[in-house]
Amino acid sequence: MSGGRPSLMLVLVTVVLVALMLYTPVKVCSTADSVSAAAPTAKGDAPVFVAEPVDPSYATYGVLLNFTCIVKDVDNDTLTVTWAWGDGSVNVTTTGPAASNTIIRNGHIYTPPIEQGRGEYYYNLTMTIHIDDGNGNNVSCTTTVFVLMPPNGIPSLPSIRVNGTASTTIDPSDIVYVVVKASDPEGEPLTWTYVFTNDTDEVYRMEVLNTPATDPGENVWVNLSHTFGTVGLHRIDVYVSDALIPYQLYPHNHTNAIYAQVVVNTAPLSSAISCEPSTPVIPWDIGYVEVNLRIDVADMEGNVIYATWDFGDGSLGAGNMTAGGSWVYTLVQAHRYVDVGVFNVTVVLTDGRPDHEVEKYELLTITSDNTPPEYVVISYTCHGLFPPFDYVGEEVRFSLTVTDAEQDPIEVTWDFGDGSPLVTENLTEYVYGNVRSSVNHTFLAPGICNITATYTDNQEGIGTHTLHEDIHLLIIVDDIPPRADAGGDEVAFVGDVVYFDGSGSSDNWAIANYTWTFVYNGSEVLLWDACPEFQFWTPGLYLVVLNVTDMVGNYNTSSMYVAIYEEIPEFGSVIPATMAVMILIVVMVARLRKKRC
Ligand SMILES: [Ca+2]
Ligand SMILES: [Ca+2]
Ligand SMILES: [Ca+2]
Ligand SMILES: [Ca+2]
Repeated sequence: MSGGRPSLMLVLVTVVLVALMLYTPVKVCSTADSVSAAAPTAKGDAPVFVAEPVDPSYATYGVLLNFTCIVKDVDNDTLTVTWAWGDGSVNVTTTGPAASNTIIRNGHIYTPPIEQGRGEYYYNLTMTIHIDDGNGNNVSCTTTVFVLMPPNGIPSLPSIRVNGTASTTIDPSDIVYVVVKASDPEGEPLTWTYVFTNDTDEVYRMEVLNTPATDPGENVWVNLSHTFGTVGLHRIDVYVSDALIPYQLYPHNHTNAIYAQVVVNTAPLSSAISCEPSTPVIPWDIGYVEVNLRIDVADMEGNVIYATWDFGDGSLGAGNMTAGGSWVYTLVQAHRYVDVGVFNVTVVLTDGRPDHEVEKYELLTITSDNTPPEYVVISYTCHGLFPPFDYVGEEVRFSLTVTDAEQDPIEVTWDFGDGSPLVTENLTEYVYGNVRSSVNHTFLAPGICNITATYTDNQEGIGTHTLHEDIHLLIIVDDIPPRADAGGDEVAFVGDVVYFDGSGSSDNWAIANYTWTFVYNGSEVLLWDACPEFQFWTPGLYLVVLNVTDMVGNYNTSSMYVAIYEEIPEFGSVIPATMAVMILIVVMVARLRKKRC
């Protein structure tokens, strides 16, 4: 049968035998141990393994491993060699006539499935070489193959944060997020195990999370919400493994830990507000002053502190904040004040937790270098100087002149001291650097009146900006009547205009009215003015009465005569010549006297 082609049945039997050998749990490896399964129809001698492959053989994953052995078949059959590599693949070769020792070689590249998170371990399988002489004689040999699996990268050390920051000071009631980051060189699925241990070393929570495969080396984040519940130093261990149970062992199960100091959270601490400069002054030519407001703040738990400022001057507030951490921060606000006054600067600090608002305030006094108005002169109308006085009912004119370096608007308020309403004037128009307030006032009762003129530029700055000037004025009642003087008698002819002259009248204060009265042609004639005139057409002797009244109604009278004559008669027939000359002189003098008014 040597050199003959094996029948289909023989091949099938051979495959079945090989398959049976592959399932054999015990290594069979020597000639003595070889399975010699000569079929009942076998003829001749069975082949034998003169030398078997090295057992066990060591392969490296993905690297060709050659097997060599020596076989022989005494009746010189050609042998069919079936290489069952042990990983499910099969390879069949043949020899030539094998009456003498025949070397057979073959190789195989082992790539068994890689287990997650495992590397550099030996994967073992059983390789079987089956020889068949085609005459129903066959024998097989098995060899254990240890395949060195490729290395598997270990996951990175997990990086743990609480709430995404390095801050680990936490209130027992806080809901925090334990954020862990890790990666695996192969991007294998990862198993994350959180272990929470409290201050008494009691493990009170354990959670296992799984994440799917990623790209090699890609960072994976896992968040777990947590409430610590009790104060004290808590420990959080996080294990990250790229392996499966039972292989979640170091180094394929990396662990890291973080401690959380769990304390009852407190409100921020702070200093008082300080101001720079401490006594701000607004230069009047600039119109504002910039003030730096500072406060030192700290939070015992390292919380970020938020500050909300109110500058007290009605402007929009401002805010700033710290960067967090248990440091003392100085929060600064630069604010521009444009008005003088006392301002309540407040700042509300909070770490953002309920009921943790802390308010601080500082009263800031802003002044300016504005100078007060300066008095120039005050004047008023009066009678006499020692003492000055005015009469009841008399209108008195008061004037106050002031100056101001900044030419601020000046407000002047007059108080006449007699209970009358105050009179206020606002002065803005400077003339040669001065402004003047002028007012009239009539006093209605006698007495000593204290008149006060208060003036201010309504600014705050250097010195006192509200000043006053006082006048003490004697107000008396006019009880002195005027003295009436109707002038001398007058002589005129019919048709002449007679000019009356009351200019000689006088009064201690002022004459308010002149009234001239006489009867003319049976009727009373009234004339007013100091020097009225009247044309007489009726001859006669007239008694003219002058009534002079002063400002308060005191009066006095004076009288005079007016003699009106017909035309001058012929000299010598009626009046002696010397009398005619005298009358002419009287008339001429009377006409000249009219010019006095
Ligand atoms: Ca890995
Ligand atoms: Ca706090
Ligand atoms: Ca001023
Ligand atoms: Ca008088």
